[in-house]
Order: sequence, then structure tokens, then C-alpha cells
Amino acid sequence: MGASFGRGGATQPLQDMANADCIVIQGSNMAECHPVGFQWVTEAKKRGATVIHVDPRFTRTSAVADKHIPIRAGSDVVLLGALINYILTNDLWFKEYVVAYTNAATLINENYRDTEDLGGLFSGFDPETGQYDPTTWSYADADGGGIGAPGQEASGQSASDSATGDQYGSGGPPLEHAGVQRDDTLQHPRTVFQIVKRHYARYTPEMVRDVCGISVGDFDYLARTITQNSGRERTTCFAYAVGWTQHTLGAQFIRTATILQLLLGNVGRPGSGIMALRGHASIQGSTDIPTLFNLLPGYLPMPKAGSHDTFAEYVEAVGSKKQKGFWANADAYTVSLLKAWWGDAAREDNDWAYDYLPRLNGPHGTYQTVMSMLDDEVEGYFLLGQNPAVGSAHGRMQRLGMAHLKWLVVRDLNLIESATFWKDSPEIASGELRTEDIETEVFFMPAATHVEKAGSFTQTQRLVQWRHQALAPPGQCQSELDFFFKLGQRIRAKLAGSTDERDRPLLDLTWDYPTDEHGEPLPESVLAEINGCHLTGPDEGTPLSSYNELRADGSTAAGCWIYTGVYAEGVNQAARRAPGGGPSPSQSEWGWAWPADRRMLYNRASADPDGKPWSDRKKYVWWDEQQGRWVGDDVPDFPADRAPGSRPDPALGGPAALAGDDAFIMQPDGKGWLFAPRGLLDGPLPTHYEPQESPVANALYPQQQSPSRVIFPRKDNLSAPSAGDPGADVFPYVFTTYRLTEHHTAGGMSRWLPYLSELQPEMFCEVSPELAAERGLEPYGWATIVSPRAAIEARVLVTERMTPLTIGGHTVHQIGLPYHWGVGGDAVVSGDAANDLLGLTLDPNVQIQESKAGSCDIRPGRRPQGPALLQLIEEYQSRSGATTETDNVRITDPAREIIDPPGEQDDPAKEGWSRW
Ligand SMILES: Nc1nc2c(c(=O)[nH]1)N[C@H]1C(S)=C(S)[C@@H](COP(=O)(O)OP(=O)(O)OC[C@H]3O[C@@H](n4cnc5c(=O)[nH]c(N)nc54)[C@H](O)[C@@H]3O)O[C@H]1N2
Ligand SMILES: Nc1nc2c(c(=O)[nH]1)N[C@H]1C(S)=C(S)[C@@H](COP(=O)(O)OP(=O)(O)OC[C@H]3O[C@@H](n4cnc5c(=O)[nH]c(N)nc54)[C@H](O)[C@@H]3O)O[C@H]1N2
Ligand SMILES: [Mo]
Repeated sequence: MGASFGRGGATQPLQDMANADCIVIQGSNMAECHPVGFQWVTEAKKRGATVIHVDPRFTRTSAVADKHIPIRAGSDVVLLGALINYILTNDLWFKEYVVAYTNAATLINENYRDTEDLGGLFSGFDPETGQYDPTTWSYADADGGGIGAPGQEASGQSASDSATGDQYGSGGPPLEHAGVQRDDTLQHPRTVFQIVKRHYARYTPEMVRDVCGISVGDFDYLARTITQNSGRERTTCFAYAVGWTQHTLGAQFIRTATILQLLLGNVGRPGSGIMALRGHASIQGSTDIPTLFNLLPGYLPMPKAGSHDTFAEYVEAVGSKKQKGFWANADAYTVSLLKAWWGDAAREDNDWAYDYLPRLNGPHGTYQTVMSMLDDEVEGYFLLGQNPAVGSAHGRMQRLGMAHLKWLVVRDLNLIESATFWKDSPEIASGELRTEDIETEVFFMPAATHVEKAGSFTQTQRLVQWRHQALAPPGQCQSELDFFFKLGQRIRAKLAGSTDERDRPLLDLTWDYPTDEHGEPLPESVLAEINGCHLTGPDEGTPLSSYNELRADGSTAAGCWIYTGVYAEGVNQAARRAPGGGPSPSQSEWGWAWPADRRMLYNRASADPDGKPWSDRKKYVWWDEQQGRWVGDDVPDFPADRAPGSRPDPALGGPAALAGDDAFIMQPDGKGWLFAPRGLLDGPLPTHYEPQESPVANALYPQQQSPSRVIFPRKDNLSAPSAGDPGADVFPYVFTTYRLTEHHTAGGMSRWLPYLSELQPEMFCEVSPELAAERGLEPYGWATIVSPRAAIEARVLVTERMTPLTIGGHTVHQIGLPYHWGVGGDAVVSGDAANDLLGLTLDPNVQIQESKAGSCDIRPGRRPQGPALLQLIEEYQSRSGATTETDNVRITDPAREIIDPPGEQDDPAKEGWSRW
């Protein structure tokens, strides 16, 4: 979303879903996992909207939708790509919108080559590193070359090491300048429009049938419904969650939806957009003010060793002064952050203490860290609100990794499996680990719950809401804020008087939060620091009211630039709770939304290029000729007095360069990106590849998997052979993992509650009656599910909610596995963990694991116990012939011999591009 629109968050408030005429929920079980937000889907339906659920399983969301369309997990790019093709070939795209607000008319570098020309690869691929050099994807420059990115290395390991995609949470990727070449007729073969058209030409309804398992009739219904509900008068909204993100091409699934929505004119308008449904109460908050290894607050990237060595290099790379839009002020955001953290120690003559920031020297994501633990490179580990022994992919690797630590701190509400693995994990049961051999010292520290502390949550729609403390935490339970404040005080006391240079960053920190009568820091003082204040002049000490006030000269401080305004006038705006959000249709008096309290992003696009609403029915923000301002139902997401017809010189740079129709103000060219010349590590356009493990051969190209996915070819991370390779029939079924209404994630908050445990007491698997018959599975009996990494047992739930799919003439069965159970001794209920089945392969953009699609076998009965369990897994491994090479080849051999499952007919569609 960041690369397409300029910001990584959901495009609008959940409440706005009520204004949609059609809602497509794809990649989420919204009714069960986001029930509060789902009230607005229900409201839309009441107003006449059509709701469609595209999901491998029939769920409680499907039950209340107008239509459920079953899909094979991991195939969404084909379905969405075919919708794009349908819109373009049937001339159903929103012409005025597309020409004015997207990069459809922009010309691309003449050296660009598409996957359609190169058999599944884009130009610039380096098979050695698995990385793309995106130079040829660039916009064409007037003098023949391409428009590059300022101060950024084009490719190399470091690009994906730092998961660059995460950085576009609050602004699109930078370009050197916005002096692009355009052909507004869209006829030039190198326009984005023509490239997109060619790229998706083979994504036909028949391809959808053969890859996704969706009938031509169902496709037609979906295509007709969304196009009939788009245009001037009507809008369609998409909603997704982790059914889209947890794939090796997760970012590209979402990109495909952004292209579709831009072509239909469904961004920035009431009832349109894409709802990125965020999981935990403050997951949006935890990327805004990040717990990610590669980000600083407000999506400023963590500096990288070698390329961001100086402050000047960093600022030039993050936001060049020459580009359009608000990211050109990155220097002001960075200096203000450094002033917030290091106060008087951040001075102009030391580059605002820039050198106090650590530098990234490689990927330090959670999975790489676990592998480093296994290599004894990590001594200690803090687990704060996380239960990786159950909740992270490849559970066995997580537990074995922790057993290599010297110390582990777990702060949690309960004695979760990650705190007790040393005595009761599956590895203890199998004899792989012995308690007496584990040297890890585990410190369990009880945590206060969300009702026992005050603070802010930032949810799906970027809305910061304040939570007041309801009761004091019992016993020794402590809030995170209090814990870290005191830990910091203790460390600083220990270091006091040190003359060692390396202690300066800790000693110079501003660490002076006011405290209450119990000595606990006041949460509002942290909010005030995040908001920022003037440091000099007549307003010294007063809170800032907008990020436009931030300066690069040391006169302002702000802990997270996108949050500036949340404490405007010294008032906690996040605590606003006018009933119903107040009279405005945008419910603007409830909480505070970043940026600048805008509820709907890109809302300039709700008006036509002349500034008039596209229709009366969908009016939202428009140009008021008399006042010379943008007005309407929300804070305009545009310079308030920039007239619709403005054509400033793009060379001006920054917000001043934004033209009157540059509706995507965070993008370096002001446009929504159908084609992404920068920002994605795995290609400028989404294209279909199969998941890391798949019983289906890629029908589009010989290239089976995404060539730039992050792979870990290790003996403890074997993959099931994919279709076409020998041994694929050993793991013939697709499994996907998901959530239940009655449990929460790894179970720390639900498996310890008797009420919820009683409602869903046991781990189970969902299988179709056909699969149950094929494998002799008894309803409510036991089944053992085997992957090349593990074997787990589960109760069998035989249900017609699971549909066998016909893919390229073969039947493909999918198995649904909830991931809430884990093996341990303390919870009310325990059971085998779905995550033990999963291996580790990641999306290169955001380093998310592929936990929504894997290959497995299923057989009746319980799994063996003790060492016999390991024997069973080994037996499967050797039968399949899986080695570290399996599925870990970057470029699939086009000439490889496709081995069809015995007894089934040759199917040309399945044999791929080489014989197509
Ligand atoms: N009750 C409850 N609510 C929760 C949570 C919980 O644990 N329990 N967890 C919270 C959290 S942290 C999160 S992130 C959210 C997650 O919210 P959701 O993403 O809605 O939840 P999931 O059940 O993980 O997966 C969503 C759906 O994706 C489908 N799916 C799997 N693979 C594919 C695919 O390739 N394509 C398509 N189209 N669909 C696919 C699954 O069948 C599943 O129905 O829920 C939040 N809400
Ligand atoms: N197979 C598979 N794996 C998945 C997913 C999937 O769909 N399929 N989904 C992934 C997703 S989206 C998510 S979000 C993760 C979740 O995975 P985890 O974060 O590992 O699991 P949780 O159970 O949510 O862990 C949160 C812990 O925080 C504790 N807690 C609650 N409040 C507080 C607090 O205020 N302070 C402290 N210190 N602790 C607190 C809870 O008791 C709980 O044990 O799982 C991921 N893993
Ligand atoms: Mo999540």
C-alpha cells in the first residue's frame, strides 16, 4: 500500500465501509477476527451493498455474505490480475480518474522487460543474490535515461536485508525528481497503462479456473459486481488481513488490489479503498512507533551501515529535497526525532547526534535472530507480549533456539509455553532436549494487562485512542512503561560517570518523565514527547500542532512526526470521545487519526480534476471557489489552498511542487502507482508465482516460486517437493492456518481462560467429506498431519465448508488448521501447534513468513510419542527425497521433466509456459 499510494495504512475508517456499494473481503475472516469493525459491513449490507467473501474456507464471514467464492490458498494474484484484465479489455476503467490521479500516462524506461517477455522474471534479476536491480523499472527521463532514487543503492543483499518495503508506511519511495514524461492518450507502448495491459493479458477467467479453482461463472459474478459498483456514482471497498500478507508474495497480493482499485477509481472516496485490517489492538501503532528492526518512528528507516554513514547521506536517501510531496522534509522529521531522544546533546555540530543511532549490518528480523540463536550468536532475549514457541512459524526452531540462550526474559500475563519450553516442550517429550542440558536462565516477570495501565492504542484506521487505567495491577505486575523506565534508570545509574564513548547514547538520553505518587512515569508525558514541542523562541515548551511546524534547525522536537498534533494545545486529542464521534460524517471528534487527523486518506481524489465532487452521492472533499480552499467532511489530504488547476514547476521540490491534481501527496510524483518503479524488491508489477510449497505447477511460467523470496536452505527447514518434482505426492495436500472466534493467537489470553477453553477445547483440523473418505478420517476421531518439519495430531472436523477444488484437471484438497494451541503444562487447554508444521520462507519486502499455504499429508490416528515421532518425520523426509535444494532453487529449470501424479492425465495447461 505504501508503494502504491504513499502510506502503508488502511485508506479509510472502518465506519466508511458503511458507504460502500460492494465489499469484497478477501484474505480475511472479518466477521470472526474483526467483529467490531464488521458492524459497518453489516450496515452497508442493510443499505443495499453486496458483500462477497473470497476464502479457501466457508466461515462465519461467508455465512453472512451474499456470496462465498472458495479459492486455493496462495493464488490471489491470478484472480485479481484477471479482474484487472477484465476491466481493461472491457473498457470498464474510470478514465478521468486514472489519467489524472495515477501514473497510467507515465513512460517507463525503454530497457524495462516484463515477466511476459522473460519467462517469469523481470529485467534486472541477479540469480546469484536473488535480488533485482530496479534500474530498468524506472520512469523514463526526458534525456533518455531513467529517473533514479536519490542516494540509494540499486540492489544488493542489503536492500532486502532491511525489508525496505516497511519504510513506505508513511510515504512512498523517493525519486530523484518528478519531471516525468507522459502520454495522456495512453497509447504509447511504454506508458504504464499499456505495460499493465500487456502484463495481465493472459490472466483470463480460464486461467482463474485452472489456478485458483474458481469457476468461470463465479469469476463473472465477481467481475460484474465490482464493476457495476464502481464509477462516479458507486464505490467498491476491499478488505484483507493476514490471509493476504502471510505469503512469499504477500506484498504483491496487496499491490494487485491497489492496481484494481486505482483503475476503478476506488481510492480516496466514500465507501472505497482498501481496509488493511490490523490484528492486535495496536498493531498499526507498533509499526508507526515501531518494534521492527528496520524502522525508526514515523517510518524513517533505520540507518544502514555502508550507505547511511553520515547524516547527509541518510537524509538525501530518505527524502530528497528535489522530489515532490511531504517526504522532502525528512530532514526536519529526523532532526526533531533526534532532539526528542537526545535533547541538548543533539546539536548541529554533531549532526544532531546521528551517530548515536545504531546501524543495520544485516537482516535482524525475528526469524534471522532465531537462527543466530542456534549459532550461539545471541546471548539474551526479551519476550514482551509474544509467544513464539506457539505463535511463530517453525515452532521447533523457535524452541531449540531459545534453548541456546544464556538468559531469557518473558514478561507476560501467564506462564506461556515460551517461558516453560525448558521443561514441557515437544522436544522434551521426544527426547531431543533434556531439561538438565538447557543452560538458559529464564526470568518470568508478570505484566499488567491493558486495563491495568493507561496509554494509547493505534488501530486499523490509524486512529489513536486513549485508554484510561481501570484498576491497579495486582502484585508485582508492571506496565511496560514502568518496566522500561526503571530498567533505563538502573542501567544509567550503573553507567554513571563512565567515560566510554559507547555509553554516551544511553547517558545522554532524555529520560526525565514526570512520575505519579507511586513513582510511575505518566503516560501522557510520553504522548507529549511523541507529539513534540517548540524548543526555542516565544513558543518554547509549547506543543506543536502539526508536522508542518517541524524544522531541521533544532528548534523543534517530536518523537514521531506523523503523530504531531495528537497533543496539540496540550490537550490529549486521543482521549476525545464525543458520542458517535460528533456531528461530522467523518466522526472526527473521536480519538485522533494520523496524519493531521485526516480520517480518509487521499481524499482529494473524491473530487474530479477540477475540484468538483464526482457525484452528489459520493461527495466528500471539494474545492470551494469562493473561499479558495478545499472544504468538505474531513481534513483535506492536500495543501488546503492549492487550486485544482495549479501546475507548479516540479523542480520546486517538496509540497510546493504538488500540482492541483496530485492526489497522492506522499508519492514522489504525486500519483497513485499502477506500476511501481521503486519500492518493491520482487517486481514493479504483481505476477503469479506458486507458494514455496505447492502441489500445483505454475501455469503462467516455468518459474515456480517467486525468484526473490527469502529462502533458508537448511537441514532443519526442508520444504516439500512442489508439483512437477519427484516426491511431490508424499505431501499432496494444501494446508492453511487461521483463527477462531473463541481463541486469541498463540493462546496466552484465551487458553488460560476456562470459559473460552471450554468453547474450543481441542486442536482440530477441518477437512472436506471427500478428503475424509480418501484418507479414511473419522469425524471427531484423530488425524496426524505431517509436513517435512513435523507431525502433529488433531481432532477431525469433517465439513462441507471445505471445498475440494479442481485445478488444471486435478482435485486439490485443502486442510484448515487453527493455530491457537501449543504444548505446555500451565494452560487450561493445550494441544499440538500448527506452527510446528510450517517452514521458514519469507516475503522479501516485509519479511513475513508464508504461514497461509503449505504442503502436508494427513492420515488417520494419533501421532507417535517420544523418539518414534522423529522417526516418522524422517521417514516422510526420505520418502519425499527432500533436500536443502528442494524448492530452494532461485530459477526453475524450464526444461525440467514434469512428473504427473500417477494415474492422472497429462494436462497441457499444467505443464506451464515452456510448452504453452
Ligand atoms: N477471535 C480472534 N480475533 C482475532 C485474532 C484471534 O486470534 N482471535 N487475532 C487478531 C490478529 S493478531 C490478526 S492479525 C487478525 C487476523 O485476521 P484474519 O486475517 O481475518 O484471520 P485468519 O483467520 O488468520 O485468516 C483469514 C482468512 O484467510 C484465509 N486465507 C488463507 N490463505 C488465503 C489465501 O491465500 N487467499 C485468501 N483469499 N484467503 C486466505 C483463511 O482461510 C482465513 O479465513 O485477527 C485478529 N482478531
Ligand atoms: N501459523 C500461523 N502463525 C501465525 C499467524 C497465523 O495466521 N498462522 N498469525 C501471526 C500473527 S498475525 C500474529 S499477530 C502472531 C501472534 O503471535 P504472538 O504475539 O506470539 O502470540 P500472542 O498469543 O498474541 O502473544 C501475546 C502475549 O502477550 C501477552 N500479553 C497481553 N497483554 C500484555 C501486556 O500488556 N504486556 C505484556 N508484556 N504481555 C501481554 C499475552 O498473554 C500473550 O501471551 O502470530 C503469528 N503467527
Ligand atoms: Mo496479527
